[in-house]
Amino acid sequence: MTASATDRLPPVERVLQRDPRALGRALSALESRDPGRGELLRAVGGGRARRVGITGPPGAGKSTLVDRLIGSLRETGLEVAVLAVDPTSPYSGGAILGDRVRMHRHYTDPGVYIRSMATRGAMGGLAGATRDAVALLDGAGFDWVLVETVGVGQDEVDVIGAVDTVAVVTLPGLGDDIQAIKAGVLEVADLFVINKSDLEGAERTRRDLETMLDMGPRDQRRPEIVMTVAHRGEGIDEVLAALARHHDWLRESGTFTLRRREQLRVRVEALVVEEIAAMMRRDESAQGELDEAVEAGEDPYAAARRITAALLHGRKTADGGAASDQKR
Ligand SMILES: Nc1nc2c(ncn2[C@@H]2O[C@H](COP(=O)(O)OP(=O)(O)OP(=O)(O)O)[C@@H](O)[C@H]2O)c(=O)[nH]1
Ligand SMILES: [Mg+2]
Repeated sequence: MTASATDRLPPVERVLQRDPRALGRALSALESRDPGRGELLRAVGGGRARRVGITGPPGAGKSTLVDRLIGSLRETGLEVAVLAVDPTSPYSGGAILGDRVRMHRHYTDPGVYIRSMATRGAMGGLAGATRDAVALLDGAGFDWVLVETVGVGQDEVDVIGAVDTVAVVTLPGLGDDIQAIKAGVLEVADLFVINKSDLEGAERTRRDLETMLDMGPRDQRRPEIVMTVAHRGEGIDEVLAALARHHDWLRESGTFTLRRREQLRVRVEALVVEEIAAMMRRDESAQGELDEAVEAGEDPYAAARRITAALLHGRKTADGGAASDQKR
């Protein structure tokens, strides 16, 4: 590891002590795709955290719910990490995102760690950084890792792929928007939370959701529906109980292992793509070919295919050629 990488990365012991400054530095290194991040993650190792995603439309009350969940979990002495991920915002950790996180009363609790993450246009994207961040916080020893993410689109579905259980928070009066939820999130929802059940139309929303679930795939576990009034702390125990039932089902059905395997597959695939992109940026002749292709106004698909082939072939003969020749 180079000296500069060591400077940016925190000591592993401090990450394992869940020291907030060390966690902050580690997560920044993951976000900026620091070359030493793989080593850090390996050194931190695996954990046994419950990985839960909380997603849903803007303003549904996700942060308020997370705040209450933290409160209940802390009462039983459990340590909680929260990643507030915003695929719609290019800013990270700033005031804009801070406004979306309503967990201020927990900021001074050493058993709670809260961190915002946003797009930043990083290579590998937000989903990759989130997967790594969840792994790090899990390995650091938190009992629960909660990922709050806004929206119901593909970015959020990718982000939420970093967790084992997904709770979709909705609210009364969305009307036709139920259709939008159906399209994006039906496949990933393990639990529906109808928050703001103090508002008119909560029962109707529940019936609509039930109807939607009736039409859903039959081979999976039917998601439970829980009604909450998060800002008054109503229904929080029910949410925790439903999460516990889902966790038990994951374990007993073998789905837990399958999901973790799928997560690993997605993670490795994404890292291969990141690796090739990094190779491309480092490789002078690939950069030269890129310049030439641009200069010549070459067809982008043809140029990309040629440069990729040269890049991968060039690497094979540089360090793996002799070994693979011997095998033949
Ligand atoms: N009436 C009512 N208001 C609620 C309830 N839960 C939360 N709120 C309010 O709804 C607003 C939005 O809550 P948030 O928790 O910030 O919602 P969010 O889903 O995290 O919002 P974004 O992160 O911006 O997408 C706040 O003003 C909350 O006080 C509820 O059960 N009933
Ligand atoms: Mg929020």
